[in-house]
Amino acid sequence: MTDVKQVLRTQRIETPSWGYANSGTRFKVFPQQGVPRDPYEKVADAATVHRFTGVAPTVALHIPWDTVDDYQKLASYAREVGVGLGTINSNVFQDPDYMLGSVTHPDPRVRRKATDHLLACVDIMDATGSRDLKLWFSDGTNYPGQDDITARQDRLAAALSEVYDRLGSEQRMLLEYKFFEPAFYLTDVPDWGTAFSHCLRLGERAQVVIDTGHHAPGTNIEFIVAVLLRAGKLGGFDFNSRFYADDDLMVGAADPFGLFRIMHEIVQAGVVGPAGGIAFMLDQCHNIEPKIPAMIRSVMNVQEATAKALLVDRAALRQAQQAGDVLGANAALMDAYNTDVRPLLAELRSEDGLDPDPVAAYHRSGYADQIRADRADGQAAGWGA
Ligand code: AOS
Ligand code: ZN
Ligand code: ZN
Repeated sequence: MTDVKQVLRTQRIETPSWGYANSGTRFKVFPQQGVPRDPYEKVADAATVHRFTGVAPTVALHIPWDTVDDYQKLASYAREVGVGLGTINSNVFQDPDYMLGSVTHPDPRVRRKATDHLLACVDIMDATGSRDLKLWFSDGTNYPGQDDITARQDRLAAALSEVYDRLGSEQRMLLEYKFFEPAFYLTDVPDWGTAFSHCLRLGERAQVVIDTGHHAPGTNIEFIVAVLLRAGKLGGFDFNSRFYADDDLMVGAADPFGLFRIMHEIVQAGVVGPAGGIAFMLDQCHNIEPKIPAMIRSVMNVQEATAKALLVDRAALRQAQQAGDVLGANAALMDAYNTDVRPLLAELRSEDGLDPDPVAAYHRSGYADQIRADRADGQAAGWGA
């Protein structure tokens, strides 16, 4: 058990700035009281999640949603409140110029503008000290024949190369894929294979990021995890859960067993902690639930899945696998999955000076009342605003 706790102590989960802001579906955004009015307040909320969980020491930023005049100042504020600034997420999907694509757009002027934004994100990384640039492209087409598939891949490759060449020696490019939305016929980076082939060509510091909500229903995500790990090309995760599409619900809410199966591959490869080089990020929107406790719950869900994966009796599993004992091997996984790890995690937190129940501790802390009062005036920073 000491070993399991030791590995859990190395775990780091990055929360997304946009998960603290107002968000919604295309039908309606239901504003909540006390949500952040600017990036500083998003950072303060992320620091609160870290204060109660102890395993969420960084917050991902999204540009331009988190644009500030002075990024070094934001970084030192983050340090003051106990967190660091993490991954920089670029945005080449909201400007009206990008209707037909960003870096794959047929017009070189639009491609230039999109690539310049990505380069500007690297400048921000230099100021914040961020390691990772996360790229998600909404690029795609709606109708067969609308544009040349191969030419679009070439344009994408050219932009990625330019940005990759601009990275510092300690910085990485994380390329995200998604098989659908917002384009309906073709997406330019639809799957891990496309992302992988671009990253392979770019070099070592270009890695694939898996958003757990970006696959066709029934896709075996842990297989993708294992294949990318084996190739040294898994850069990180955007964790969330989904029932239907890219729902961005709390990770572990829809399919805790799927999350466990992913973490089993991670544990097996020995890459739970930061030395493993995998960025464990959340990419969630809390549309109807209170945001900070939802984030705390999500962090705990990842911890629980990790603890269960760490409990797998690997010797028994290997033995059963080698003996061709199908049911025995499956039982080794299921025994771990069916273990209630909540007492173990409560014990771990108490040992580390945290409250054993982070959600209850948050509710008792008065932080929710305080932000409701402090942020009553002014415009809330919205998702996409
Ligand atoms: C979009 O579907 C992707 O998941 C993006 O990673 C993300 O939701 C967006 O870029 C917010 O940063
Ligand atoms: Zn994502
Ligand atoms: Zn997504």
